[in-house]
Amino acid sequence: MCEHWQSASANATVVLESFVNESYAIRERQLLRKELFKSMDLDASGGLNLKELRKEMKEQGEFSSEKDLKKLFEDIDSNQDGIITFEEADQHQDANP
Ligand SMILES: [Ca+2]
Repeated sequence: MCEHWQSASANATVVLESFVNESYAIRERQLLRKELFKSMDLDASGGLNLKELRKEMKEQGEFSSEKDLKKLFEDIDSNQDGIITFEEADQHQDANP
């Protein structure tokens, strides 16, 4: 009985550890995304406009056409208000890892 308890406890520890690691990884990823978002938000308005997205794409060496850029922007800008918020960018990245 004692052995059984120990094994269950060891399993629980493994589960807990992977849960903690996963939460940590998610938090890390959120922080990195926030940093990236802030670095893209050139006028610090809290949202990205098409100009800011275009500049970031160019800096990353992604020479997409204006048409593709607009399409990408519209894909991310889920409420179509012309501004990409962090939440919109975050959701888009979750949907397109
Ligand atoms: Ca928006």
